Amino acid sequence: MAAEVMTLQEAAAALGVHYMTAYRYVRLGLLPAVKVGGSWQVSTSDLDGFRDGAVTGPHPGRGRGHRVAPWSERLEARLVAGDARGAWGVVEAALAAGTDLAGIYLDVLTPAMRSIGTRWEAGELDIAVEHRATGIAMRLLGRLGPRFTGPGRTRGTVVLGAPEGERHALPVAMLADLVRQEGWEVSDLGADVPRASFVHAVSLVADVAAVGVSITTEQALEPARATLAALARSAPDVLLVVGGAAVHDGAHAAELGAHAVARDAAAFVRLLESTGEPRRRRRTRSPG
Ligand code: B12
Repeated sequence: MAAEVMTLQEAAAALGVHYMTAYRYVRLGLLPAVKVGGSWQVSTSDLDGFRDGAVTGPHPGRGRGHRVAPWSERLEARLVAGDARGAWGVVEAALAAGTDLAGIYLDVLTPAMRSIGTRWEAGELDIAVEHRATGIAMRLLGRLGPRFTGPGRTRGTVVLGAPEGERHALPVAMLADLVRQEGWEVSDLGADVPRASFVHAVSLVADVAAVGVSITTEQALEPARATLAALARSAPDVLLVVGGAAVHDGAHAAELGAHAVARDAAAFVRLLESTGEPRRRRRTRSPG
């Protein structure tokens, strides 16, 4: 049975994007299309595949049945190649295909970064390639971040950061946008925050609902413990939450001096909601 086809104009309309945007997807190899008598044609199955992020079907120059990688693999390839424009093209295409903002972070960028880390560990990728990929990832966040706006009035402020020695800033930045999307104001201190500065930054926030400490590496566990102890002394009424790859479970969180652990932004937001409105700060003690 012959596949149903449509013009690229029709495909663009179906995706809700401008013709030139759809044309760019074709040029980037993201949307399979064939040129028939001077105009591009797209099969409905390829359009559906594009929406799903994985296409099986005819692809120019590659024969039938070629499987185009899902969004995360396509993004990973662009990140590894150091191709910032192409990486943004993949993000734009995934958005146009129906992936939401949180999906871009959690289902597209996160697996791409994890795979890059695994490939670096296996000696397949040089550390410079990983650094370059991370730089591009940070710029993608810079473009996407402002789109993560929450509904209505802010529900309070969450302070996020990673302790001294912990250089993994990308998890904190992603978490910040995901929490902001749920209607919380976020003060993102980033990575490698000296203990006294962490405490001081929290003391400046009048409507602090919680502090999230992100720990990715084992070596940051002790600095995290010291930071949490200082926060508990200076802001005893504030909820302290830990998360990140180096935190095992609730018992580990408690042992580090936190009130709770949250695995991801969704769990963190549930925790914030269950503790109610942020308590207005009555007083703060000096950093220690
Ligand atoms: C990019 C990267 C770096 C960059 C970071 C730059 C930056 N600006 O962030 C640089 C080059 C600095 C780096 C350095 C190192 N890295 Co590195 N890095 C990575 C890599 C490839 C990606 C990290 C990332 O962004 N992941 C994606 C994020 C979004 O996922 P995530 O961590 O799960 O975060 C989510 C959740 O955990 C949660 N979350 C996180 N924190 C919190 C906190 C709270 C409160 C809550 C609620 C939730 C929450 O929300 C996040 C968003 O969804 C990882 C690979 C990997 N598997 O992640 C290795 C990885 C983390 N690095 C690793 C290592 C070994 C190192 C180095 C020790 C290497 C070295 N020999 O120098 C150093 C350590 C530096 C230091 N002192 O911190 C290992 C860690 C292994 C381990 N178990 O300890 C990994 C896993 C790579 C690997 N496969 O071996 N790294």
